[in-house]
Amino acid sequence: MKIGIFGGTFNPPHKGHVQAAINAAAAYDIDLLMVIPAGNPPHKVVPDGTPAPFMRLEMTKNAFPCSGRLLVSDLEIYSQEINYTIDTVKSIKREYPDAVLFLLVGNDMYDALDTWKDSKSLLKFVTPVLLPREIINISSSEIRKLLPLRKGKEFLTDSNYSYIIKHRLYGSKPDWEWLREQAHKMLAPARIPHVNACEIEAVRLAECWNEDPDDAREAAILHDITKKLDFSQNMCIIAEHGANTDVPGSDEEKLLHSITGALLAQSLFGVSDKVANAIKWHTTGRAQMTMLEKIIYVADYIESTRNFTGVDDLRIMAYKNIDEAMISGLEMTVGDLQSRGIAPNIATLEALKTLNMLH
Ligand code: DGI
Ligand code: FE
Ligand code: FE
Repeated sequence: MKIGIFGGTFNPPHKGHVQAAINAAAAYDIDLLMVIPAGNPPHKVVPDGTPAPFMRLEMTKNAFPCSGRLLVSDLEIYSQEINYTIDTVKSIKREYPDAVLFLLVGNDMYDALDTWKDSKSLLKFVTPVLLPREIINISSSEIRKLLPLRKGKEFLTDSNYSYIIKHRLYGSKPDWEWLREQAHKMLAPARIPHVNACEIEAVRLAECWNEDPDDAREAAILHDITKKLDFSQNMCIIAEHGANTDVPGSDEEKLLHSITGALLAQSLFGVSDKVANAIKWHTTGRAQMTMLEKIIYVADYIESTRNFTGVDDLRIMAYKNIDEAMISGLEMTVGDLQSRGIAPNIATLEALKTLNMLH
């Protein structure tokens, strides 16, 4: 049996790693490829902000296609001491005494093999195999630089890109097209034009009111992601997140989607508390609203697909005095609710009260 050994920090693992490993395995007729993320490698300084070992292990498992011929191993990842290849190779040899071992090494490491610990005995145990450079056309360190710029998605498997964004690893920020796509999958088709228009409006308002347009865009894209769920699905999300939030009663079902939208925006897409709060309060408003919260509330109200008496005046007001626009929106909502015999939520009334005190 031929075993290929492919070690690395996999920080993060990317499509280049996978392609290189698969090509080498094919070229050398490898029966079992062992992919071994390093815990504490001797050659490399693990950079600041490197995700926890269990996260790199999980990403490595996500990156490589699962099969009987490929094994992602935790032999090294949890080790506190420096992982020397010789020790790893010896333990593989103990487990598979009859196997022929191939060590897959990148260009940068290959020339320095004779400086590795116990290199002479290492080379008795394994045949080194050079991973061709042109196949690995991207490096993990380049990807780490791209992720904060909302780039680099194409070098990662879908599940790892989601994982990286969900935990905001490497200072990553979501690619906008990707985030819209994720949101759209969760929306009823009829709601997509509203959300797109809301995004445009929120960014314009942010630019007008000196708020961060990226935060506004993110909150707007995600603000209604749970809108199509029913009461029990929403309650499930609240329970799953162990959220100790005041849950509106079943007579206030419409208010649930802002709570659960905020919860999922954080747990699925890693948004900040600031953005989560803008989603959480987008339906009712609340006392002492932040500028971003006002922007999302107002954008939701006046975006270009909305069509009710007075919307044009409200649109003008939103860019002149956002507090006045908030008050009008809230008053219209209260009037509308009362005409339908529904008592406004306490947060709606408190929002109105604190805004009125400013004037
Ligand atoms: O999700 P959207 O339709 O884009 O807009 P939204 O999140 O503002 O939701 C609007 C719905 O929420 C509308 O049916 C009125 C309802 N609503 C808004 N404020 C209150 C409220 N319902 C109750 N019970 N109490 C409120 O204070
Ligand atoms: Fe909503
Ligand atoms: Fe909305």
